[in-house]
Amino acid sequence: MSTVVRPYGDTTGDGMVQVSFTLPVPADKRAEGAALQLAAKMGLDPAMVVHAKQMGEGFTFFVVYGRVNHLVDLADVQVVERDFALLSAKEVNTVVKQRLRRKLVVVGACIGTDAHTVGIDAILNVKGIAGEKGLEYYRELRVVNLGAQVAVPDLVEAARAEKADAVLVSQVVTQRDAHLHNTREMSAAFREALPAKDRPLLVVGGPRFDELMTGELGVDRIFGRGTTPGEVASYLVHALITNRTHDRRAP
Ligand code: B12
Repeated sequence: MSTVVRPYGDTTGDGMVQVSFTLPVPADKRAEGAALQLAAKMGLDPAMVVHAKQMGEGFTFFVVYGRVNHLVDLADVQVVERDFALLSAKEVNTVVKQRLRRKLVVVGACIGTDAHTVGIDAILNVKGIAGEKGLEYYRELRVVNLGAQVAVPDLVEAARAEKADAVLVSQVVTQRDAHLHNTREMSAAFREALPAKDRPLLVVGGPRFDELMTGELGVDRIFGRGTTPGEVASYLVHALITNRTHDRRAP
């Protein structure tokens, strides 16, 4: 079977896509013409404006529908596949209790100026997300949630004081690549402060990370949008206990 596909709109392989964007121009005919010019430059041909709405003074939001001629080769797609088994909360607790023989300590925070705590809370707080309970629910995990806008030196200090096995950092704001800068700063600070054998597992998450960037950002794992607490707990058990590739103190 061919690995080459094209977008589907009205009929299979017709190449139809829908894009949305905002232009800094008042909502009028000229704005729609500008949107079509942009669409043409993006390779949409033909293209039509199917929605245009004023967004405050001097801005217009558009939805444009049109055809692209590009092909997607599925053989060239690169993604991070899940390489660990998904465990139930009970299984996680059992492995930690039997093999680590102490609580697994997780320190979480939103670093930099980022105040978007809903994501990290969804992973850590008992209430969880998507029908799954957060890590606080796991009897054999000890969770320290430092909250929002934590400075990197404070995070390192807290991780050291709590003897963290894993540090979970959330970054939601991506303006001027803040999430990348903050993550690099964080991983560099841990490398500087602690020898490899004492360094916690470093995990970052947020909706706009590229999961392939672990090496570049100096972290062990990146989780993207739609992550659930069960995936994170399973990964922690995999990385820190069952498939321990990490230099952390021995179980
Ligand atoms: C709620 C919200 C707020 C709330 C935050 C309240 C709070 N306590 O968190 C308030 C009103 C305070 C706020 C403020 C701002 N916000 Co705001 N906000 C949002 C909004 C609407 C939803 C975010 C959210 O809660 N998502 C739900 C959670 C569950 O999803 P999530 O974060 O993706 O988390 C999941 C995964 O990513 C992952 N994950 C996330 N973190 C981690 C960490 C780990 C370790 C792991 C494993 C997984 C993981 O797991 C989670 C569960 O599945 C988004 C728009 C949107 N629809 O996404 C804008 C948005 C994030 N905000 C934005 C902006 C610009 C701001 C402000 C700068 C606005 C302003 N000018 O003041 C300020 C910044 C404040 C600050 N200092 O950070 C922009 C960011 C744009 C960008 N490119 O960076 C967005 C995208 C809106 C937009 N389109 O413009 N915001």
